[in-house]
Amino acid sequence: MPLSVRFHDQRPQDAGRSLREEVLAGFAERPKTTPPKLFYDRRGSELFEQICRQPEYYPTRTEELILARAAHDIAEIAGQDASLVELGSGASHKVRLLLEAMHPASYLGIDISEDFLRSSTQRLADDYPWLEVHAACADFCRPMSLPDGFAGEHPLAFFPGSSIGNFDPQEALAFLANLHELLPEGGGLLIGVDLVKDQAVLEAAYNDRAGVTAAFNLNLLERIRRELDSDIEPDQFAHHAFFNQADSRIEMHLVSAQAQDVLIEGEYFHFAAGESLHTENSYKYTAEGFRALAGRAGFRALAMWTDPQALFSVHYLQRE
Ligand code: AVJ
Repeated sequence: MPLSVRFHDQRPQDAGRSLREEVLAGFAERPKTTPPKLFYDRRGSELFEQICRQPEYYPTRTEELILARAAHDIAEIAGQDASLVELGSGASHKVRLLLEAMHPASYLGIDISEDFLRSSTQRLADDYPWLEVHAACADFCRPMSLPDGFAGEHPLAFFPGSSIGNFDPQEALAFLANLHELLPEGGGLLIGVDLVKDQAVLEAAYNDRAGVTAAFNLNLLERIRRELDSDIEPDQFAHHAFFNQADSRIEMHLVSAQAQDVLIEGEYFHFAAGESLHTENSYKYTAEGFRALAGRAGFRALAMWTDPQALFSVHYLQRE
């Protein structure tokens, strides 16, 4: 009989801004902007999983390859009595590579989406009967603590996927400082970070030939139509993704095909022809640049692994 998941509710008191509030506020900005978290409704999450399987989108498969090769070194650095704390869903193949190499006594998954968290941690509990599985529903951008009853004296926090790329460097620093607060001295942070590389390779990853990334971006407008009172027409906008060298980031935009006014929840928003809605930034780091950032948040670089083409990096940092 597999053990059941121990669930800890650490959700923030205030619910956060609704889709309506985020969209009305973001469309009123100059330039118009929306936060990338709005991509991930059910359809958006499915499209993201499809992106991860596109031939041009190297990050997912490359990080998996790096982790598969480094898993035993990672387990050795983490030590015999380490526990694993995953920031994110627990749904990925990546965490299984670590669980199998480390064989920790306990695992804690932290995610803001309760349903997703419950189902993915239950699958881990079913598949690894030797593992004590905890789930904490929390926003890991806010102050956090390890839940009572979680035997995590030597925790290794795992933040895969270059999810840190959605933060600007200032926010990334604040996020790392927040993890510094969560972890005890000597605790570990294993983090996947996408690397700066040839512009054509970067841009192809966000402009896949099958059009999945375009559909993912445009789904934001579909979502506004579905969930809000709006006449916005997705086919009046085009997906545009490019590398902004000065800021070392991929930018995704939705560009208005012509001058138009769109109605959202009783408010009109004007788009000039060619005007864009900025929907995502995905920052790319050099290995040294990322180490310097982590150092400013109180983390020491212990090890780093990359692939033969240096497309992606996985850093093992120690909380000082
Ligand atoms: C989930 C933020 C890591 O930036 O590559 C993929 C999201 N957007 N294709 C990334 C994304 C378009 C992804 N992250």
